[in-house]
Amino acid sequence: MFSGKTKSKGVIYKDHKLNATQLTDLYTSMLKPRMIEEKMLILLRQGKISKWFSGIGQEAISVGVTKAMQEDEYILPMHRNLGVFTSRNIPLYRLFSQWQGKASGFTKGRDRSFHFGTQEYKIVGMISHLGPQLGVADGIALAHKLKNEKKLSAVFTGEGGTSEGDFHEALNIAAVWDLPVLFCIENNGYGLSTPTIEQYRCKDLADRGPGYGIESHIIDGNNIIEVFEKISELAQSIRNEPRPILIEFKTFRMRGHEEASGTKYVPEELMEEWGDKDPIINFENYLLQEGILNEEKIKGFRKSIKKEIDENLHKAFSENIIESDTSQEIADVYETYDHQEIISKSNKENIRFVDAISQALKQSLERHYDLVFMGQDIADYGGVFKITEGFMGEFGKDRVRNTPICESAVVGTAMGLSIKGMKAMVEMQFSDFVSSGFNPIVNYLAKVKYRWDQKADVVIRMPCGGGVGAGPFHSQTNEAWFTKVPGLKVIYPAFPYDAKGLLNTAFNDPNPVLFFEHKALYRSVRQDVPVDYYTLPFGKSSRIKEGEQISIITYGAGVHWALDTLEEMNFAGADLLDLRSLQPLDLEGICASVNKTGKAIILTEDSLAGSFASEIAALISEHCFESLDAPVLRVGSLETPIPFAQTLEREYLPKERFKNKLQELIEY
Ligand SMILES: Cc1ncc(C[n+]2csc(CCOP(=O)(O)OP(=O)(O)O)c2C)c(N)n1
Repeated sequence: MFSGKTKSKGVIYKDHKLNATQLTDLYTSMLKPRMIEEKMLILLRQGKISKWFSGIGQEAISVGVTKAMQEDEYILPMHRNLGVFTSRNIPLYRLFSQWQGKASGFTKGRDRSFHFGTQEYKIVGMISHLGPQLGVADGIALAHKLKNEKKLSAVFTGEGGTSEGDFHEALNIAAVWDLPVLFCIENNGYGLSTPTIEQYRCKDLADRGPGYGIESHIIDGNNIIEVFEKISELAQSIRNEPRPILIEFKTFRMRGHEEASGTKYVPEELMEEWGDKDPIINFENYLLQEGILNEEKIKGFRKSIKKEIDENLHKAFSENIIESDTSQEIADVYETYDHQEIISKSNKENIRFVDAISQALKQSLERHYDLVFMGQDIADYGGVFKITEGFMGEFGKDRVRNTPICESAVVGTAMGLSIKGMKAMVEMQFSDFVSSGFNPIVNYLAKVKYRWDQKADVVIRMPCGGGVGAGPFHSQTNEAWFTKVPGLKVIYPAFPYDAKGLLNTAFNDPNPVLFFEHKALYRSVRQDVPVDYYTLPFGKSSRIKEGEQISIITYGAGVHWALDTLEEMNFAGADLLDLRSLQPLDLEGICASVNKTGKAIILTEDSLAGSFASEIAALISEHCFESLDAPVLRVGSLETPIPFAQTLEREYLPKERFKNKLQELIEY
């Protein structure tokens, strides 16, 4: 045990309980990332690597936190946390290979720098958007809590990142659910060029903790002993009593945001002041004074780290550059899913669309013990559409969870559950509100399998659609926001039978699924549906009417409008295709129909520009051109927001226009 209040060039090391082995380990663990960075800066100048985000001067935080965590506890680092990766003992050639976009890295050359995760080392790397990391940590922590594992997750953010909504949402969720998360803010003075005074106005960012009902602490981020001891103590306390804790580490960014951007905007005095507080030089001096290190030992450590770096660099540089293989690229966008068709021979009962959804949800909760539901008002209240009524009583509040109004961090939480091998359903109260959770869906869930082979086993339910007099923000059908994003599956049933079978499949499929449920169909459409569990495959359309003259291709409410129109017109020549699944899409079924009829009209509730109808039209002209006897027609809503007044909404929606266009095409 060492004591004494040695003042060592800016960092003050107080009494502590660490022995020589521990202190030496902390020293070498900081020295390694520092030496790697110094080498990287040389390689950058030689044009051998492309970009570098430096963590020089901040090593004590990454190293201290990682060393205080247990090996199987997840850490979610940011772009300056090399010390997290090295302290988890990732072989250096794999890191170097990752930075060079080579195959021995963690992303098959698909993502750069620290943008990767690895289950092997229990590290979940960032996406560029910074904030989503925090919600993911909530999800991992929720899984720990539900499994009673007495573990915590630690997540990093810069002070700049704390201005993002995700930060506030994630802290709030962690607070109301008592999640075992250590939120680590590295306050390094600048977010790119923006000083803290232009980033926030509280005195310390730790002040925000009490605002969320979260315990918070300020730690000298350049003092490795303080970081390690305090975090070790807090981590143990969280393991014993699961709850979030917010830490503000005071530190400084000694180099540019990234190497090319420089530090001209930083006053020289600040550089000098913080240069004096260098976490490694200070600690080294301290250990020299305490007699734990001597020059020879330091030389020895440096020599062996240099050797390790050089050997691993050589290995990474001699690795071939990655070859592109289109089929492999495409194959890695989605998790492989071998659909098991389960057929029910049970009794049927005549139920509404809304009941079919409710049955699928209930039966999926019964089947998947690791499935958790999250949404606003879905627990005691049963959701605004009463779809989950009674679920909380049957499955418990742990699995049927009311969330605060935090769409983004809730999607992140679902991602975190998936990282821990669980399944999640997020109910958007209305599909319109998905815009507040858009970022993690399209940037995290959609891309994570392709980037580092991690599944996002999440179903997002989307009560959508107009015709209910609900105005611009409770009526949208926003499937086209998602159909263009590789990595997502998009399902949009029109009938109770399909809704139940497809929703059951959505929970079996390990990919992120956006499941659109048209609100106007909830209580207006009925069908005989098997009482028991069954599944239906994605990517198969359903032929509702068989005809020879014209193909009508549609989905959702459009199917019912088309049926009404055909009845009104008393027209029997239509081949009516209900797509049911937009991604994957039944191109074969579409082409079979159009090749037979030679005429195609696509009906969508969306306004046309950039709609999914446009995609189908393009596919038809590409694949069925030779069979076409007429131009491919699209019918959709007006190019306006969705109006509230019924007369306006009726005009906005395409049902009336569809009849005229269909007639036009029949007569063409
Ligand atoms: C949503 C989003 N907005 C802007 C950026 C661009 N950007 C990347 S890092 C950064 C500064 C981050 O500052 P901070 O969180 O304090 O971390 P630091 O870089 O100082 O470690 C900015 C503006 C981004 N990546 N994502």
